[in-house]
Amino acid sequence: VNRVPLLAGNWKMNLDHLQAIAFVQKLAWTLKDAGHDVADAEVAVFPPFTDLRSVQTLVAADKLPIAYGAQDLSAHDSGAYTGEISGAFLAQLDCTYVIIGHSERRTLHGEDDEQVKAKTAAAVKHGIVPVICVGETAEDLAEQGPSAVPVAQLTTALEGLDASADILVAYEPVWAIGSGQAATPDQAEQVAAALRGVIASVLGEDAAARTRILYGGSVKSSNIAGFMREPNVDGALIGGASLDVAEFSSIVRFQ
Ligand code: G2H
Repeated sequence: VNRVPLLAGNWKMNLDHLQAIAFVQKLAWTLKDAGHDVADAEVAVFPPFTDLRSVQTLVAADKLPIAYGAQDLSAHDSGAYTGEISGAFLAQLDCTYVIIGHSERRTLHGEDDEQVKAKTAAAVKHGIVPVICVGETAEDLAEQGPSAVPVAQLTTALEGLDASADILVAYEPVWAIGSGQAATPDQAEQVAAALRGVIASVLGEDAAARTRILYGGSVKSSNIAGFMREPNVDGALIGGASLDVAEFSSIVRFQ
């Protein structure tokens, strides 16, 4: 199975409306100048909700080869959920992807595995590909080793999904996020292989073979190639280093 690499920029709460437009235009020009072919590596950005309409308009108007998605969604379709955004709304913004269960949502907003499961189901229901984030803290790593927590998180998230569901998984060790201390390619590969095993046992071998697994946590242009050489790592979710067009473009052009 040919899994096209995905390089995905998680902007977090950065880049306002005007900055988002300028960023996406400049990214498109930079990749075009470099002769980038999205068949070699797909590019996606995850702006704040308030930037999504601008990005949608720009990408559609200029047919830019840049995919985009949201950083979260509600498990509900509509109703009395002040401040929440549903998958139905994101579908109207033509979002291809949505990040679910990022460690910052889990830590700062108390999201648990059951909520991640409900949000994953909501994304799939609305035709948006969930990027399911899993990862262990430094404490988990010391107590349980590298794979136990991510494996348990993913097992719950996948419960009840149809085997044909289109999903993505991001392995982001919490100790590597925004710390400058990335995992080694070996460490990422070991956990990614275990996560592929989870997909195989819950959704079957076909799903395991086609699902892309990303590594995230202090990825930059100087370390991306090492991760991409690993057989079970199919791309990266990039935070800080995705906010600079030149740096993000170098990451996309890792080969
Ligand atoms: C992990 C990652 C992006 P950074 O949160 O999801 O951020 O690359 O800044 O560690």
